[in-house]
Amino acid sequence: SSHPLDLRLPTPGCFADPERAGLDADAVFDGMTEHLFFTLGKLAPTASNHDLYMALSYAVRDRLMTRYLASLEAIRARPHKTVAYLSAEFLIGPQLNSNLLNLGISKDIAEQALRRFRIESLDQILEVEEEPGLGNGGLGRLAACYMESLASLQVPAIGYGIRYEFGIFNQLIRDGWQVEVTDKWLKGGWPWELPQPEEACFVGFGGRTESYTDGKGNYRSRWIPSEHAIGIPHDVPVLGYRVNTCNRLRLWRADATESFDFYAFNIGDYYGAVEEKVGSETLSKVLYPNDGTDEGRRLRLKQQHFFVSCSLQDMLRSLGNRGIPIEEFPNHWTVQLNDTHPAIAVAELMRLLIDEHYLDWDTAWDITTRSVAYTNHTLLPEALEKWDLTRFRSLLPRHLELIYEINRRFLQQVRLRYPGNDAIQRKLSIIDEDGGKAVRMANLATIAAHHVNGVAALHSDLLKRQLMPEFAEIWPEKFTNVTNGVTPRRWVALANPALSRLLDEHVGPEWITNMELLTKLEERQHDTAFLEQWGATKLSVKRKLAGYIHRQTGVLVDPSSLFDVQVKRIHEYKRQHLNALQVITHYLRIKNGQAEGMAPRTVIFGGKAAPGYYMAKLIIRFINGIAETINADPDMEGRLRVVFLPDYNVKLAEQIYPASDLSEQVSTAGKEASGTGNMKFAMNGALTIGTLDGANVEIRERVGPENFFLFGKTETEIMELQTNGYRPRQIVETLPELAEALRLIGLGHFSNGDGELFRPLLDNLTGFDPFFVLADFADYLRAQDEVNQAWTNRKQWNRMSLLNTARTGFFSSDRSIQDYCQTIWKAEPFPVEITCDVP
Ligand code: B1H
Repeated sequence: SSHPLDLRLPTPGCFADPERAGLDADAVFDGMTEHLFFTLGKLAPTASNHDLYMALSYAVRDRLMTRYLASLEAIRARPHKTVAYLSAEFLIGPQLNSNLLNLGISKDIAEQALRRFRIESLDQILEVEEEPGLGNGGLGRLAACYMESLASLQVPAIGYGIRYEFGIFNQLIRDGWQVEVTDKWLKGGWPWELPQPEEACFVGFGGRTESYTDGKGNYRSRWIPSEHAIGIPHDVPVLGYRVNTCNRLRLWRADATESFDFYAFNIGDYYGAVEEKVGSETLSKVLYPNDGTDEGRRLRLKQQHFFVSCSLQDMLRSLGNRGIPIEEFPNHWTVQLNDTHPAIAVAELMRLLIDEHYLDWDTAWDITTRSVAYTNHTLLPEALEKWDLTRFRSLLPRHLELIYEINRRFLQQVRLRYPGNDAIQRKLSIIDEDGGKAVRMANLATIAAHHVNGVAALHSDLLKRQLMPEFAEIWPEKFTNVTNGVTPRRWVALANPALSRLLDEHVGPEWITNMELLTKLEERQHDTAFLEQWGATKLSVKRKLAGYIHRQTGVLVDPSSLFDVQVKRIHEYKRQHLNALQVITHYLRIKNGQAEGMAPRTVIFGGKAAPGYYMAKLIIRFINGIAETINADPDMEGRLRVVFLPDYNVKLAEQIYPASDLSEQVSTAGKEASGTGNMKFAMNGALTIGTLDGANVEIRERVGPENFFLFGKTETEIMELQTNGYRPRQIVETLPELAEALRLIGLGHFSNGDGELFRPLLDNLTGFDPFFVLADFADYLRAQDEVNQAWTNRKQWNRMSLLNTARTGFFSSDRSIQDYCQTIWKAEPFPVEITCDVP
């Protein structure tokens, strides 16, 4: 069902083919010239690269507007179900190149325009773009890939989140340690957002509730907040690939509430009023940098409620504007909770429906439960959000009342089903009564959601069987899986133009929107010439990364060596230290003259540690210590190099994935919910060395076990070890290479003779070893030996690499979004048509 629109909008150069209009080099040049002059106040001869980046971005943004407004208008005129993706993080990455690609402005056209400003390559301009680091890692990046796929699939959608003034910190490495620096991503101006102050929303906090009797004699409750904030929407257009659909990412910035504290100004409490102003402005100030651990900070709950309340009010308002009755909410909106960070939406939607729209409980609950679905992203207990009850009540007293009532009704059901079973009630209750009382956000989300999904097959299974067996027994149909995916536009087409050309030639350009077509590459798996071309393409990309590594770290690496890469947040469960120990073993073998058959390697690490996570920061120091010792040793020349690339972010990721030969996915089985970097590596032709964890399991199934280096204990075996008592020290005694590595570390061999520096790490590993690093060590070495073996037969390696690309089409986020649309959202594509007059 499509809907032609005659918007009579100023589509740049709108003529015979409106969808191609304004996309030629002359038009882009003209657009840049105007923006340079009128928007930026600069003259072309003195324009800096940043000025030209801004001018080109504005010119490109102009070319999104017709599609953007037509997409909004299409929904207004013919309402369709719209996906509302609620997420505290959207790690969208650089915007310019992605918009050029999706619009269909080729690099060549952009460079024709740039040459007229004496710029030779588009890369020079892309280089100066600041990326908004509005996320920690996989969860935030997933939200961004999903927004891109939704638009590319022409599904009406809006992303709701927070416009953090400071995103994830920038990472410096000083003396081998991580140093955090504030991320001032807005400082040079960010051209991709459209502030909409007239659509601001008010949000309350604190205060008290009171009961009253309404006109009809009903007892009601109402909330009298003690503070308010205003949310100002900042909209980022999200264009789909070569379609007219251009959805909206609506990020809320918190502002002070002039109208509410105006009174304070008048009665003379000027400083009191100023304090509230400062207080409410800090709300959207900074992203919490704790990927995977819940710190339970009050300001974070405040941030969550702030963006969720604004977003729900915005959805209700849009129904109102279109004259759609509120009971229709579930037919017009499907609300997806990206983890529990937006789970307060359950209580807030109930409050808005009952207190502000005067619906009765059952109607409100029916609307809520038909609209909301919840994605779980982790089983780690330290990541499950719990809010201290007293703190929760002081910030959101009315929400707590509503949660109590939701809980009371739910527990009544539980009692009927499990009479006399107190333990089950305690476990399923939204309120944790063991120890300090707390609100369990995962229980709230699960009770209200019509679907609860995990993010990979194994994870969804563990979610059902381990984390929530009773919920799954009560509501078996509620639980489902949607395996994560990543957008091939950013992660193949933009990041790896060399590979993309090859795919265009041998598969045809349709792969970019239909990744399953890549299986056609299998026809070439025995074609020697093609395999050589495949290898040469990889080598050319590795050369570029080698240049970057040299510029950033001063280390010279050999592009023909095996690029062995682990990039992701630093966390014990991800086991960067397991990889580091493997590097030490490799080093020792070379030192001891046992390096025969070992491939020359460049081991590359990257990733940020949460600022308060001591062990993760020590792991970074450890890797840098190893790198320093190895890179300075003449015996390692031509054999082994180790680098830690600072400040891993989306932009750097785009350089790294295409240049990798080996993808390290070595988490303890059962701990990594899915992983998405693993998919980006495999699509770009890297082979994986990995455990049976998260989406690794599905990657291995698809690429074939013979094209994947598997090692390590299974989730079940890990559980058994845990229950039967695990003694890491005993393992050290049976593995001389491991013992020698640990001994050297203890002697300060990788810390300039300081034997104490890594003591906490050694004690952790030989004492408890909570993530079973030593338990998997021997098998990991065995798998690494297989990697060395495979690398010696380069034709065979290239064949395996090709099969990884050929068989990982399933991990396109287009497939994930289609799954969500069919099984959870019941949402459909709604193509947007644009017509315009011949001028
Ligand atoms: C994932 C998080 C996460 N799971 C808390 N959980 C956060 C939890 O700021 N916080 O409080 C931030 C992030 N992130 C990741 O989600 C999983 O670890 C990955 O395995 C998964 O691929 C990714 C996307 O589903």
